[in-house]
Amino acid sequence: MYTTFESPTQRAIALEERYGAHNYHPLPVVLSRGQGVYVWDVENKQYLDFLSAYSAVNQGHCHPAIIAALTEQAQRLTLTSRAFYSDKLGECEKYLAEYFGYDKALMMNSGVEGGETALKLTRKWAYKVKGIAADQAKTVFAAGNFWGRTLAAISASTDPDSRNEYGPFLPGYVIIPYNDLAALEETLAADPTIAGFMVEPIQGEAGVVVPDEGYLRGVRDLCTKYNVLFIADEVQTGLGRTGKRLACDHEGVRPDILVLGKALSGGVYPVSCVLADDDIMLTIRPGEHGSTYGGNPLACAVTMAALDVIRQEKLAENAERMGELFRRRMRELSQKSDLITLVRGKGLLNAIVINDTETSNTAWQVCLDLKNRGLLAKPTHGNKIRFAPPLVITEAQMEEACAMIEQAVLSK
Ligand code: IF1
Repeated sequence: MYTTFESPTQRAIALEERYGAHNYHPLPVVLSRGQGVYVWDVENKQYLDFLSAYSAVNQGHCHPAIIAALTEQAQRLTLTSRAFYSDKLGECEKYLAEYFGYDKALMMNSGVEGGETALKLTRKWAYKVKGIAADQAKTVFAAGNFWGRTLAAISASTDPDSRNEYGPFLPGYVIIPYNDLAALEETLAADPTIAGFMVEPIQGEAGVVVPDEGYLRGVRDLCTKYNVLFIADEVQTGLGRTGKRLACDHEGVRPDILVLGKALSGGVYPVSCVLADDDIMLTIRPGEHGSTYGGNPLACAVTMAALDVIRQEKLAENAERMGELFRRRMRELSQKSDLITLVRGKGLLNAIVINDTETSNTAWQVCLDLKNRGLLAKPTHGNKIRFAPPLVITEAQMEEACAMIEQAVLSK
């Protein structure tokens, strides 16, 4: 049982330890409130959130316009299933199709369901349009990819933590190096049964790996040349995060299938979607794919409000400016401390690489120190710390955050 003198923090952690699966290793902070770039713990201590729930809270915590849309719709109609039409789905599909420039949208719930939907569309297209022999279609992925935790997603993973002891895996996958156009061309030219190449414009979980300028343009051209679908997983990089509407917009490329999630709903409700033109989207016929909650009225109301916020508050533009400031301050810091070996990112998706082995926990120690100073960030893959605040961050808040990071790094 629990003793009475425990703090609220200790109690919350103990409850999760006792009654919850141990599938995460959270930073020892218990959050209870969020607004904009700030979150507060159960002891009412304030933090700058520099993770944004892995880029799901681009609009800031509990954005009033999104919460208003949620609460208004929640009192009207939340779920009909797709057995019936609703007055919100078509409006939302139109909004998405016009905002991103595709014929149609297919709405799901989690980001990985978006990836699975893209993979299923690619296979349908392979057999019904490209004419690949039944059950022979292959999809190419880049080493270091992360697109979720389902068996289809981890079948593509090269990260032992994501895939070990979960076999057997899905067949029909080809893995090539990331940011390597020669490897992509060689693979596509050699195998006519390849139907798609799914890739993140910037690899988030791998530690914010930014490919060379021109990589996405090269992917686009090679997929066109070899009649292979270019599937962009923008679940983490999309929706203003990298300083543009989509990360693909930095190179002006248009994927054949676009996967969105996370900030599509501003951290308020799980929503993902896949966008494609009719020749791809209509390969799935009625009854061939779906989800109980996919495209529900509540999700649609929240999504339209969340996308309005991104445009009306010019969050991509702010991310561009604040990201430049952040990387400049971090590069200056790296000149003063040999703890930082690299600063990389685009917009407000950034990471610093800590100068230690993948096993030692210096990055973790820096994050614990940052927590004590009032900033929340988390290491990814051992020695990289991802910094991804909500895109609503102001210059003053960014300056405050950089000062905390500088103090934490210089104190090591
Ligand atoms: C966790 C990070 C991990 C994603 C991309 C699809 C999905 C994700 C590019 C799936 C999800 C989340 C999952 C979460 C932590 C976080 C994450 F990269 F963002 F940091 F794990 F790698 N495509 N990323 O990043 O979306 O099904 O989760 O809605 O699983 O621990 P989801």
